[in-house]
Formats: sequence, structure tokens, C-alpha cells
Amino acid sequence: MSQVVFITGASSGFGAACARRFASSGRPLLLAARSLDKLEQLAGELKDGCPVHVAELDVTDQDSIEQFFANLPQEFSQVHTLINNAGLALGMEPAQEANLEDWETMINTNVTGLVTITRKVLPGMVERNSGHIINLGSTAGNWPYPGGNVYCATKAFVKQFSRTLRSDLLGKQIRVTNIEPGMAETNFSLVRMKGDEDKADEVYTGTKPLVAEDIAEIIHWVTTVPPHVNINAMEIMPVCQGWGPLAVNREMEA
Ligand code: NDP
Ligand code: 8X3
Repeated sequence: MSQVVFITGASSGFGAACARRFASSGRPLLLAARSLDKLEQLAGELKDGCPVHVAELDVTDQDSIEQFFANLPQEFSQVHTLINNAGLALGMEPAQEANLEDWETMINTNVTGLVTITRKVLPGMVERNSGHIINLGSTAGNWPYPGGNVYCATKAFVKQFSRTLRSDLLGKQIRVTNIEPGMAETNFSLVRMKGDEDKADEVYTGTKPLVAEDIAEIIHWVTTVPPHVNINAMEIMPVCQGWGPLAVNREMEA
């Protein structure tokens, strides 16, 4: 049976690193993102290792989604492993000052986009009684931080959606895993800081963050455990990251 690996957000960061990691296993790769030029460049790099199909996909746009699935070559149409990776954060402002459009974009991408792609792919997995859905959650879905407001909430959604998928799929040979990385240096901060390179660099200054290849290695590993084993979730931080104490404001009136 075909073991197609479908990666959303494959043009950068974790998605591109996953494409490179899975290419070495020879499985057919279906790579999607909005930046077709970057996908084509990646496909050029991978083409000797495995069959690759790249296509433009905006997970927030229903027409784009319909077109993407309608135009899939037959040999890439039976997805075995879905890596729901497309996602982003925008802004770090406190909730009362945040841009509502940024909130909508995060919800449309990280929540609505992720569930729509899952809903498209899942019936085929159920019919074939075979598959693995790997969602990109985040430490942000477990631990709140100032300015994280809606981004953190979208990743908390991903966590619970991953668990409820497992509930619905009980009895089927379909695995679901939520991968929850902490600070990782990709284009993530540049996107979040809206192209401000100094602000994006500051996020990683003096640290040794995770890199995309660390997460790709772990995502690949969760697909290699014996078929009766389901890794429900994995939270991964760089050694330089940890938790602070709960915040207490000491300037309140008694
Ligand atoms: P990058 O910015 O490097 O990659 C994000 C990818 O998502 C790009 O390929 C981008 O492609 C794609 N994408 C964004 N919006 C859309 C859209 N509407 N439709 C299709 N693709 C889209 O960041 P990361 O690799 O770091 O992020 C990948 C995932 O990991 C995200 O879900 C993020 O929230 C999560 N994550 C990141 C962490 C980090 O610290 N870096 C930690 C924890 C989780 P394009 O612009 O071409 O569409
Ligand atoms: C990305 C990790 O801490 O920047 O999901 O929110 S964090």
C-alpha cells in the first residue's frame, strides 16, 4: 500500500526539514504551502531520493483547498501520514491591544485550516484502515505567556483536537500524535515580528534553541515505532528553556 506523506507548510522550517527527513525513507512526499517557488526548489533537491509532488495550498482558503485535492495525481491521493504543520503566530501585544485581523489569521490557519485538511484526508484513512495524523501543537498550548493570547489558545485547541481524534478513531489502525515543540529557530519569529529581523533575532539571542532538524527527527521517529504503539504527545524544549514561577503582582490595593 502507498505510504504517502503529506506535509502542509513544507516550504520552510519544520515542514521542509520533515520533507528532507522523510525523503531518506523513500516514501512518496506530497508537499504543500503557499510559496510554490520554495516548494519547487525543495523538490529539486529531493527528486533523486523519492517521488515528490508539490502544489500550492492556502489552508485558510476553501477554493485553494478544493483545487489542491481535485488536482492531486492518483499516486499521491492516498495519504498515509498527514503532518499538519502549516501554522503561524502574529504579534506579541497584550490582548487588549492586539490586532483582531492577526487573531483571525491565526485561528483561520492553526485551527480552521488544520481541521479542514484533517477532515479532507481522514475518510480515506478510515476506508483503508491505515494512517497517522501528526499535528504541530506547541508548548504554547500547555503554558501561557504574556502576548501569547490567541496563539497559545490555537495550540491548546490542537492538543485537545488531537486527543479527541484518538477517541473517535478507537478501533481503527490510525495513529494520532501531537508534537509540542518549545523555542525553535525557524522563520517562525520573523513571521511573528512581521519581518523585523532585529526583533526576530532577539528571541534567540544568547540561547541554543531547537532547530527544525531536531523536530523532524522526532516526527520521523514517532512514525517508526511498532504499529500497535501510539505516541499521543511529545513536548520538546531546548535545554536552555524552562518554566518560571507563577507571576504575582505586588502593587495591588489590599
Ligand atoms: P515557519 O514560519 O518556518 O514555517 C511555517 C510554514 O507554514 C511555512 O511553510 C508556511 O508556508 C506555512 N504556512 C503558513 N500559513 C499557511 C497557510 N495559510 N497555508 C499553507 N501553509 C501556510 O515556522 P515553523 O516551521 O517554526 O512552524 C511550523 C509549525 O510549528 C507551526 O504550526 C508553528 O506554530 C509550530 N511551532 C513552531 C515553533 C517554533 O518555535 N518555531 C514551536 C512550536 C510549534 P507559506 O508561507 O509558503 O505558505
Ligand atoms: C512556538 C513556541 O514559545 O514561541 O510555538 O510560543 S513559542
